[in-house]
Amino acid sequence: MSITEELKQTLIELDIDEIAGKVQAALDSGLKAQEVLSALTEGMDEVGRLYETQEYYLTELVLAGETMKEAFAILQPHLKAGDQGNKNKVITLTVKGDNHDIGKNILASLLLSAGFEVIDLGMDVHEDKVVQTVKETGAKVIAMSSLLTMTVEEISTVDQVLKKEGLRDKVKIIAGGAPLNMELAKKLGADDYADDAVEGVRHIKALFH
Ligand code: B12
Repeated sequence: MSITEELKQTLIELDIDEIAGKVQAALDSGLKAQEVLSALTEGMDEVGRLYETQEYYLTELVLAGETMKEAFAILQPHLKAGDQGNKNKVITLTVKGDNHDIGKNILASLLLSAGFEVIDLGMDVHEDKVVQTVKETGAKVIAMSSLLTMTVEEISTVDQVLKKEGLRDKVKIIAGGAPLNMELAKKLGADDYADDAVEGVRHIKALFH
């Protein structure tokens, strides 16, 4: 098996204990960071496909996100600016009052592997922090997660504050999380919604076009 095929398989098999060593070995053997990233991204695409066909479930998706994170920790210092293809910036966060970040983290790692620059603000994030980050980074997409019915209104709060600051037409909002659907997300001021992180990456790519 070639090194790139082995990397891809390690990710598909969710072998979190092996991945860092395999990435390091691939780099040591002279493979370019971009080639390693492509192999990992192909693995992640396959994981996404297995999830869509229900051969993999959320547990596997979570583990894939964690495995990718391990790989990325080794790979990131080797990636030069521009290496990641597109450097489109996306802000990821979980809304104020909500401490669920597993889904948001999966989305963030899928975005990273798809070549986006991810500015992750973490969870329980105040709307002012979102606005400040839009100003500082010029990010074009905000990806917001809300898992609690109680906190979905926060999406609307962010939308309102961005409007007040005259920034709303400079940035697109995509929301996700179990209590939401496209209709509710739009009612709360988001431009888009996606059911899961795999779909989310697809939608975010489209938002940049
Ligand atoms: C793990 C968990 C916790 C953990 C969170 C740990 C962490 N670091 O995230 C802990 C223990 C902290 C927790 C706490 C609480 N929880 Co909780 N929790 C869960 C649980 C079991 C799993 C959530 C999860 O991680 N799923 C796995 C991830 C991968 O899925 P996901 O988050 O849905 O994300 C996917 C999609 O939604 C989408 N997605 C998510 N975000 C985004 C964003 C964008 C932009 C896009 C495009 C897509 C996207 O992509 C992801 C992957 O494909 C759920 C039940 C459930 N089955 O969902 C309850 C659940 C969410 N919790 C619930 C509750 C009530 C609470 C508490 C209030 C409990 C309490 N009384 O204290 C607290 C709230 C704390 C707080 N302030 O946030 C309720 C919410 C009910 C509601 N509708 O409001 C749920 C639904 C359980 C239930 N059935 O009652 N919880």
